[in-house]
Amino acid sequence: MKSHARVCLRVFVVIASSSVSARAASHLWRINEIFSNADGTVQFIELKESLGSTAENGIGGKTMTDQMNGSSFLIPSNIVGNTANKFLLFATPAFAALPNAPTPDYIIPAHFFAINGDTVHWAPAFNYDNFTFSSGALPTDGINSIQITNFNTHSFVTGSNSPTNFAGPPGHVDASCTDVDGDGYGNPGNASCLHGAATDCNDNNPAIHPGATEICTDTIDNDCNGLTDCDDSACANFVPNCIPALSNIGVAVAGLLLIALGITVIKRRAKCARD
Ligand SMILES: [Ca+2]
Ligand SMILES: [Ca+2]
Ligand SMILES: [Ca+2]
Repeated sequence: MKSHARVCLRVFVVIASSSVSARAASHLWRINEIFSNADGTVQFIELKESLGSTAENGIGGKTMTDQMNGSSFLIPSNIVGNTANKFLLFATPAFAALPNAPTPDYIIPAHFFAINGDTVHWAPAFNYDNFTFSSGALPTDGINSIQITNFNTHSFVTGSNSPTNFAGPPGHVDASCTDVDGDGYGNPGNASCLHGAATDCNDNNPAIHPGATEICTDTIDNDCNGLTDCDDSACANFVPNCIPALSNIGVAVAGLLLIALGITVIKRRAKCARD
């Protein structure tokens, strides 16, 4: 009986430890896809469970980091559910705000990694995976991404992005709009910008864009129509700064009067000469 109890205890310990081990596992996730737009505000890193394991849930406390920018994101807790061949999506707030973007599993800061070459580490404390790309390797057209084709050799291709979160299915984003100041108008504008094709003539000032109110005294073309202050019809009635325009009319009228007067004088002189 005593011996039977010991056997039972041993079996329990083995089962319990293997269960803990299974719950804690997270070493089969691999960096699968990396994406950035041109200014680094829209970025995502996608992990994939690489060997069909159903229990790679132990990601809590692990970090995603990069080398060049010194970024680090700590996963707060383990993930629940069957992990076999699933994905985990780490993405920036601007990514999450894009139309049709799949909901990121984790929000990472903008400019998380450098676009001109960097190394991204998954769980660096455990050396689970890291992926290095050199300058020029990462597409920044807002459409294409780096997609790892071999987790051992880290060989990759570039192609149309397909961010996938834990729930799936794959999504796709168009981040080709360059809108540095975040006012929704791109430079150049295009269909992926919040306000479409209208181009922002100053993409470093969110107060300046097509449709903005033309301020008549700041020597700036606020509404991007190519006309500044009093030259813009929006300021035609602005008093007093655009009054010079009215003075010009007065000058023109005075000029015409002088010409008329001159003609009259000439005519009189001519008449006097004839007389
Ligand atoms: Ca803009
Ligand atoms: Ca102005
Ligand atoms: Ca203007």
